[in-house]
Amino acid sequence: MTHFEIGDGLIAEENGKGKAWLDEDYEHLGRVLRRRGLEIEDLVKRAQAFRVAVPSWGLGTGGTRFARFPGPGEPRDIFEKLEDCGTVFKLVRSTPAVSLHIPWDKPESAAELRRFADQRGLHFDAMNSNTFQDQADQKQSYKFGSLTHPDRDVREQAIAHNVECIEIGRTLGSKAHTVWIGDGGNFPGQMHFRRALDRYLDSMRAIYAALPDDWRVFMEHKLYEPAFYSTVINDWGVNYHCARELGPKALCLVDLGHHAPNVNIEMIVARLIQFGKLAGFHFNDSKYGDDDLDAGSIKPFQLFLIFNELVDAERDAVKGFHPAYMLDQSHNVTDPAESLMVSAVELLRANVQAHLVDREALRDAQEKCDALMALGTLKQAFTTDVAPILAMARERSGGAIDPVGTFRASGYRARKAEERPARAGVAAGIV
Ligand code: LRH
Ligand code: MN
Repeated sequence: MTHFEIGDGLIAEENGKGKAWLDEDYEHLGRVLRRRGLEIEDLVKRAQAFRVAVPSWGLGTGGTRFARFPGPGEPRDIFEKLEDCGTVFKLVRSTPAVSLHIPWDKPESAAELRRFADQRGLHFDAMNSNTFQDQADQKQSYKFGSLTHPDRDVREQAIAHNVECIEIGRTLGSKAHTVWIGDGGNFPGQMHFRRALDRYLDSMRAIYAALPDDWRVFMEHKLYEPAFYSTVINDWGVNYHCARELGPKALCLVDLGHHAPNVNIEMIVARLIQFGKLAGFHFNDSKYGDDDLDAGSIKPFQLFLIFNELVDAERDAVKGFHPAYMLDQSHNVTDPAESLMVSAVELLRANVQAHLVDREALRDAQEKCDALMALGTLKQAFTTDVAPILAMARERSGGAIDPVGTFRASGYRARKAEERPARAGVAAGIV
């Protein structure tokens, strides 16, 4: 059976419909930015170089504990997920890397999977372990924890799983391993806070020791869920402490949905940058809890302020600053491929806007305690419509001026519905 793919011809045809207007808008924005001493061509080049990894678990429809409503043409295995990743990359041009989750994406042959990805211009970003679910053939249950479980056999099993993820990642060409554990308690007294943290560090030392020299381990903190009273790695403070304890390859990953409401995440980012312990991000957005909504869909100004800290650090050439950018979302009511394309565009929008900030004027206002001018300097950048730069970067990189419009015009999902009759019990998205 042939597998339908969106051809360059269709992309060119669709781009032809919007190119004249894009050139007009681009010309105008170029003049506006030149008045601010900015060269639009430099910004397009920077935009063409921007990269963000997509989560393999984001290619299928996600759900909640109440329900999951899968759509037509869902990917049924890791190869079909990579097909869709290839399509997203073809249209937005900024997502050549895929982050895998083991065992959800455990390949029979890692070499075959690497070839399949390579044929689509894809490579593998950070691996992700899973000690928050029990697998059918598992000896020890993670019901009461994994790396911090009181029972050494459970901890050993969890450590071995993480080491296996690293081994699979080596064959796939990945260079980082992400550890998020849901370990915690639902009731006061259920867990001894200090002993649990000691166990976490012991287990992480064993995982750290299994890292190849050129790898990094990303530790992800989360305020709550699945535990609802205490979570062992609940905030950036304990995460930072552990990263320091473990060594230079251990860094702190910031998932935007893993903080209490109204926490100043951009300041946490600035702290982790200053301490040389920022691993990178799981970008998404949220209104209440860990909602895993599309990046920039709820709090676009917060996303801009986070990129403002990142661009500021980049400009200051802060030592050891190599943040990994990944999306981590659950697409419950949208086409997953469309949400990933739009989210990748929103990250790039925030990044380009952050490069518009007049940093001399900002520093001057900050040093003069001119709060209004400082905020105004940021707002000028945030309120600049950089869409022509984003579209021109895609178009010049062989992508689509209108990714979602081109995706829909191609009939891709309907074609995949024909190619991918649903298989019972197969869920590609997070539930
Ligand atoms: C936990 C998390 C983690 C992943 C999982 C899919 O909430 O953000 O990064 O392992 O989602
Ligand atoms: Mn995450």
